[in-house]
Amino acid sequence: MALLLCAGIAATAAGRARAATPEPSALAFADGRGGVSLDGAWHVIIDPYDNGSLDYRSQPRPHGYFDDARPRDKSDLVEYDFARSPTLQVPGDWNTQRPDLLYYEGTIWYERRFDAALHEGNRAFVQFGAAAQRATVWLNGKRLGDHEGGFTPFAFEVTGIVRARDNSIVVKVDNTRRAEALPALNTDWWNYGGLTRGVRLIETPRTFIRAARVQLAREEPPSLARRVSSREGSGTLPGFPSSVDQQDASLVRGTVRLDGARAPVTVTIEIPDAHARHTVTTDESGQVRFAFVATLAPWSPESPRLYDVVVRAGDDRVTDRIGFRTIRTQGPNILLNGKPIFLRGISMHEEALGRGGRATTRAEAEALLGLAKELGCNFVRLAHYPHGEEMTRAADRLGLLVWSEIPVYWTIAWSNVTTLAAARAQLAEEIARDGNRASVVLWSVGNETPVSDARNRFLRTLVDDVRAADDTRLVTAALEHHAVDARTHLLDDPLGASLDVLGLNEYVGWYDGLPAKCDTLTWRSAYDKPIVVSEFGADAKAGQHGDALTRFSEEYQADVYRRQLAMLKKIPSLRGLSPWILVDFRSPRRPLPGVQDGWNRKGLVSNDGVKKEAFGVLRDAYRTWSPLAPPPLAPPPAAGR
Ligand code: GCB
Repeated sequence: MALLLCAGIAATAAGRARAATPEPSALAFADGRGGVSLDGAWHVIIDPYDNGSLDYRSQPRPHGYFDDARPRDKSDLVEYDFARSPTLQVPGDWNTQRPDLLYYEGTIWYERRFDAALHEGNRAFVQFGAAAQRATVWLNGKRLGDHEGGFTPFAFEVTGIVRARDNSIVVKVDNTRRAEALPALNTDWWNYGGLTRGVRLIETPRTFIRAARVQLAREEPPSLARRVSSREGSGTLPGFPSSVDQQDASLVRGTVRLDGARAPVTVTIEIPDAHARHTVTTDESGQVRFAFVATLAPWSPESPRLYDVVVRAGDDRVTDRIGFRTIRTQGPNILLNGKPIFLRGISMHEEALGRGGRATTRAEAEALLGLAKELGCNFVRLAHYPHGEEMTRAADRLGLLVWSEIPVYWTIAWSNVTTLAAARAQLAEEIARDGNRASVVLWSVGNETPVSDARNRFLRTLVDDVRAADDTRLVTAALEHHAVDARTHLLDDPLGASLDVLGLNEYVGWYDGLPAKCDTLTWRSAYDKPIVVSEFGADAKAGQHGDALTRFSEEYQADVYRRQLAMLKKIPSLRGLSPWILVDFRSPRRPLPGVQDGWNRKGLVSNDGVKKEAFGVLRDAYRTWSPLAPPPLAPPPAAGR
């Protein structure tokens, strides 16, 4: 009875969560669809006073830059002209494209013209990979809407608004920091503004596949066939062996959501290389859940096998490259495909190696993740906001497990309902975008947030949202700790009770004492759960040398790594590390002349690619890593995390 009651309450909370957060507007599978790339040079007007949308009384102007007007005759007064304005490249942050924009925080108007030869009867959407931090979009003078949050994709339907020739698209992008936004006023990274990811006009049939999630179910064989309920469709599995109780039989589960369907539609999900095809029918609203059994080689860092997955519905067909794996925890263990794994990781920002600024291309993502591979990692923490899709797709290909997070960072407006709504929207958009990425195993809901009732409520709502949206991954947060006495630190953040994996940030040897403090410190945890030390580190300027007690020298940083690693190995429930950080990154909080010069120097690699001594220390440790043997495994509970 008690159990039933709990389940009921959980379902209600999750139900509330779903009801309150609108479905993400971005279309899945955007890249594989027809349409027009709007990447390239856009005209820009820099507008620190919001003159393009407000008049001299700060009231909205009926005619602003969004009209993209040109004088009708020689007497007409138009005080702007996009066509004669300078350009910026999209995708790209504005800060690193022009020296005078490095510190700019405010509004920049983007404009470009384009033609669009669409097929008769099709629908059209304009989709943005990201606009930092908020955007308002107009097409041919019509306001399409707004988007808040600088790291996740969004779209607007433009069917009937877009025309064959000379469309004008105008985007007002504003990166002003705000106390109620996410992130809020204070971060230790650069506030890059602009259309930082690609923009596309996408063409779809009338009824199209808006989203499809195809993942391995959390349950594992044996007897999984019996768990496929009749409601989840009928499987046709040519070539599939009659007995499914064998090791490589896997239960694939998922959902498909159509847009534009007014009656049930037949949907086919196919994994050609696994000879699996499954047919289901949507309900009236165009949604369907499905489950079927297939023989799939599991995705893992050692063998990052990806399959083409084809989904068809009516006239629409989409393809994705998907890996299949399970991840769950049992006591202090993290189990990947049912086997205990230690996460040999590194944290990283999304900054392009060599030039700084937002990394935007596949090559830039691969360069960063390539360094992580060189370090011997099987895991990366993508701090402190959702990185671009190129990054998680590259992680899928390279076999790197991913911790993905939203910028609920340090101090934010915990009691503000708009802030909570913004966090939930960013989380929903992040999960919708990367729900098919095998690499992503951890959703993090916050970083170093100060414990209070309001904060606990806020973050628990996000944890509930994750669980309602995605039961194929784990939930974590980077937590703080406190000293019990001079030799003992304790992790007992009350949020820990709601998480699957405890992220722990600690800076013993840098902000917290000198490196030798590591030698005498013992860590305790209030929870029987896996700990991933999500940050530790020390600043070092590449090429700066001194003894191991000289701040900012490579030797000091290397010493912190050596002592930290020796200390952390003694934590019985340690199941992973992601030290801070792979590469030096820009931060306005780091002014020390001649050393920092506006860069956080905790990178193992300098921004121009020079490896520091600590890179070798961590690489050598990962080569020979042998944490304490994990406790023997009891048989897994059916639905245990
Ligand atoms: C932290 C933050 C990270 C900072 C880092 C530092 O705890 O989570 O964003 O950059 O410390 O270098 O101080």
